[in-house]
Amino acid sequence: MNKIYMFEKNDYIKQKVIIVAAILKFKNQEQVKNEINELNYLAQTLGAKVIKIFVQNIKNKNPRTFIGKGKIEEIKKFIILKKIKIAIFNENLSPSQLKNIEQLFKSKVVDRTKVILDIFYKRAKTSYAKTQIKLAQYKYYLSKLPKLWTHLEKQRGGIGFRGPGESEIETDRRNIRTSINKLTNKIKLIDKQMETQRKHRKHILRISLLGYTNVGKSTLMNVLSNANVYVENKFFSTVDTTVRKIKIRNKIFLVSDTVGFITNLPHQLRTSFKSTLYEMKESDLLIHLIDINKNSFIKDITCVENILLELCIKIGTNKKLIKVFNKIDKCNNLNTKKYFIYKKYGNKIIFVSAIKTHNIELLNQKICYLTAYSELILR
Ligand SMILES: Nc1nc2c(ncn2[C@@H]2O[C@H](COP(=O)(O)OP(=O)(O)OP(=O)(O)O)[C@@H](O)[C@H]2O)c(=O)[nH]1
Ligand SMILES: [Mg+2]
Repeated sequence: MNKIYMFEKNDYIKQKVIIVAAILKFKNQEQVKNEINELNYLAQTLGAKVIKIFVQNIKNKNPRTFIGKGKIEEIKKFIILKKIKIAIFNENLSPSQLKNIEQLFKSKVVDRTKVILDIFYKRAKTSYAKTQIKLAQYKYYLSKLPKLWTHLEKQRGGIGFRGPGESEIETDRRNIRTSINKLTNKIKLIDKQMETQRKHRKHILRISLLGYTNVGKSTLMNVLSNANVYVENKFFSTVDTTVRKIKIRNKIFLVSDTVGFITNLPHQLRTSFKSTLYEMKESDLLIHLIDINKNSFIKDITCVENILLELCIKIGTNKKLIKVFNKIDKCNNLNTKKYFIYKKYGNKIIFVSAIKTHNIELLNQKICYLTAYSELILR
């Protein structure tokens, strides 16, 4: 297995890319629009320059090229004309679709899953996150294995190269499986060590900041702790959990800044994503942060709530949750939105601006109030 195809760190930087999306009949326009915006951000997060976005309405996926023949031709001409290096597909492509489209476009083709995996890989800081993401990458490559050989063909290429035999693909498959097993064992070991660390921290009140990516979790963490957590206007600035000790009104808390949530998270990443969220299980208070200015904020809330359900995290007497609507400094129709939000989500909510520190005192007050019961138990 050739390593360079496993982890490509700088492939996107300053590269001209296009985005290709299909509106399948069961999807609505709005949903695809949100996905495209998200993919656009994701590509920029990786340092790419998005030159154009192609969208096609399709009834059925084309088994060879996902989108239709005519559209493929149109995009191909554009790629040649503008010297596009990478085409990013919003949908996840099968290995043969990836291979076929790459051959037609004569440019690199990646799908949404690959882009997300690349971002996670680029941003992972701790050994734990790196191992988790490597594991997800290997699983991804295993699912795309036959396609990998198009790269290898190009590299070994030239006259006389007849392509891989079944046995060579099988060897690669075996090597990847061995790596997957090694990484899984390594993760089990780190999990045990982390569990011990968590046990040692049990006597302190715990808060987890959670929410969709880019909503301002790390910014709020900074405000709450004056710590210097990595803050950036890019998706997935944080792919690990950072824990800080803070003091509010003489009470000590451990606050965790967790990885950002995203809809359609690649299944290869789900396990690693969830394990970085383990901190939440032992939290006394969950602060669910929401970007009030995002059109899709209701969907983002549902996405977070679904993951909480998957993690079997139940909100109750011992574990409280507060919804914090952030970025009110940028909100034009705040009163209308507030009215709608109160009606929909009841009153366990608060409106803040982490950047302008609006209502942070009120949030501090709520944090103390909501954790009062847990504090009694700890004593
Ligand atoms: N206008 C405005 N921008 C904010 C506010 N809070 C955060 N931001 C900006 O939103 C962007 C994302 O902030 P982060 O704190 O990195 O968001 P995050 O939720 O930690 O993101 P990930 O770790 O990538 O999931 C940054 O550009 C922040 O400056 C706010 O209250 N108002
Ligand atoms: Mg962050």
